[in-house]
Amino acid sequence: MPDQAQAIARHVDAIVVGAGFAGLYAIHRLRQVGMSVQAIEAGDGVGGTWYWNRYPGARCDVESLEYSFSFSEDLQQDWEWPERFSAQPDILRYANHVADRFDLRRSIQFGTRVTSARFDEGANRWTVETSRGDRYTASFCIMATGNLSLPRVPDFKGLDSFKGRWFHSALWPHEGVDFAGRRVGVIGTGSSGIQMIPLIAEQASELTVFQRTANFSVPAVNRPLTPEAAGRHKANYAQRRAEARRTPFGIAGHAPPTKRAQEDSDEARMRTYEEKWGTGGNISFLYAYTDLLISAEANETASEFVRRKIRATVRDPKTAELLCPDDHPIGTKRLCLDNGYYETFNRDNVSLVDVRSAPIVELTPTGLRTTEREFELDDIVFATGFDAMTGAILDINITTSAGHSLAEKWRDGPRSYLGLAIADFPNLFLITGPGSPSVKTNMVAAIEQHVDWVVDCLAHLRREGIDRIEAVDETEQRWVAHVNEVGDSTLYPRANSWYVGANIPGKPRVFMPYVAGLDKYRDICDRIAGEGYQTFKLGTPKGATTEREGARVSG
Ligand code: FAD
Ligand code: N01
Repeated sequence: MPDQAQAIARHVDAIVVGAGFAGLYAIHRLRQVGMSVQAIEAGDGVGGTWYWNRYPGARCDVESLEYSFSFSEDLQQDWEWPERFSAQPDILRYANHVADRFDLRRSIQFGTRVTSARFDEGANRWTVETSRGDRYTASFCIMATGNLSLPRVPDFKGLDSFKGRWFHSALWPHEGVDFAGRRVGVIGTGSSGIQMIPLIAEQASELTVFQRTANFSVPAVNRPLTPEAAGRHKANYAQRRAEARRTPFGIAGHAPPTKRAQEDSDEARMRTYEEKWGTGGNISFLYAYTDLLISAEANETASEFVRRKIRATVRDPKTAELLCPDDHPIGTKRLCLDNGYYETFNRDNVSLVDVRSAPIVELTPTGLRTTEREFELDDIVFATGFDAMTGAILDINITTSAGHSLAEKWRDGPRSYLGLAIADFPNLFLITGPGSPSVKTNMVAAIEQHVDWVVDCLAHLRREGIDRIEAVDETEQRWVAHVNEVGDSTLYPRANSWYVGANIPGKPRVFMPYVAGLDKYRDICDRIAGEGYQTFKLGTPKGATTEREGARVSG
């Protein structure tokens, strides 16, 4: 590694950390307004989530025609999605296509992790250091580090002693894994576990699923996307995107519910849920009634409908009961979409082990041991999730010359203004940060909204000759209170989910997403921009430049 003190810093207008969908779009937009940009990506390729999560069955849970960029009409008309919910290799192919089509790669340094970022109050610039010993300085720093990008392997005793192979869903080998003839254990039954279990079951000689918490899942009803269906969608693509922008989840094509659950008779409600179950998709299901995520009583009708489906599908009554979630209202964790998950437990080579009543004690050289018994395993798959929403940001040592440290500031949980900016950390922006709708929406829609807002803001500052922008402490406090108030008016905080950091021992319990809806959030952001960003502390204008004149390096 080069001597860090001697490494020569290269200056750009903006550093972007991450080259997932957020980083890619940020590079494109920053260039459009004439700013020089350098992106730094830990992986060896673009795509973020879709670069790392290569486990069998990985696919999106928002329909591909919606879970894709809307910023280029040509791109959305040209690109052909093979399936209603496309699989990881196709989404990764798309990310690569976007990078090539818009010539983004030349601005990305791959295989490099940002380790620290420090703001110099005197010079109004960030210095960013990397795992390779590079140093960059930048006027602005944009964290496109992802909400689900720091994988978490539980701290099991004995992991090093295990003689078989082990994998994490988000660190999957690029060459794939052959499970044929192997005794496989999968730990975790979140979205990743639920997607991979049916496929691993088809290969493994024996599959043991270690479940701590049963999760709700509804059928994806995935299918090939015919040219006719895609053509109908594309004929009105611009209108559909405009419609999506006016919805809470950033997804068009689902009529908003008009009734509360109790306004229907039991029979009518069952018919509604049955129809939604047959249509497939989580948005469709949660859009059955207006109050499913607000009223516990209403929610219970939907929760119980799914439990009945599980009992009707899984032949062994004990296994079925174990698979029935009973500790959280449906939809308060991200509702999983599956392709034959519950049916998989009818296979002779699949068994379900409850590790809530008998927790895993340790990994052994030949498998693992719970408080009740030992399991012999050739392979262990951790589908155990992520240090979500704050993990990747806090993994970078973010400080300022005024003595502020983000790790210190967020010790009791994340605080931000709009999920976009942080008081005491000028010229730093988060894309889909905690306090924004982010993970409660179609993330590509949320990413586009955030990146557009940030780049429009930077272009405005440049026009005004302003080189500094900072969130104000009191405004930030009011925003955090508002995010909590909205969260508390729903059932979401009741679940022990990664939305509240419950999956990480010792992580402060804070409900992180803003759940008023992407549409309402967009209005708030637009109003702030329209009023000249007055809710922020802005630097003193130093004489205006045009966007083009302002560009220094075409990065
Ligand atoms: P990411 O895609 O996570 O990219 C962040 C990038 O930053 C990563 O490549 C990472 O390597 C890099 N990075 C992080 N820290 C550093 C550092 N210090 N230095 C250098 N590089 C760094 N959302 C939906 O809306 N619909 C879906 O169907 C959906 N499916 C999903 C399926 C899976 C398996 C997972 C895990 C998530 C899914 N999500 C889904 C959420 C998904 O994360 C987002 O949709 C979206 O891809 C996030 O893009 P991003 O660019 O913000 O973050
Ligand atoms: O992770 P998770 P994920 N012992 O945190 C269990 C997106 N995504 O990778 O609930 C035993 O949801 C843990 O148990 P518990 C999506 O937003 C989308 O599956 O903590 N078990 C849980 O069962 C999703 O929400 C898709 O009790 C342990 C599981 O591991 C997010 O990513 C696909 C354990 C982790 O579930 C994260 O999903 C994949 C321990 N020590 C991901 N520690 C789509 O379908 C953890 N667990 C689009």
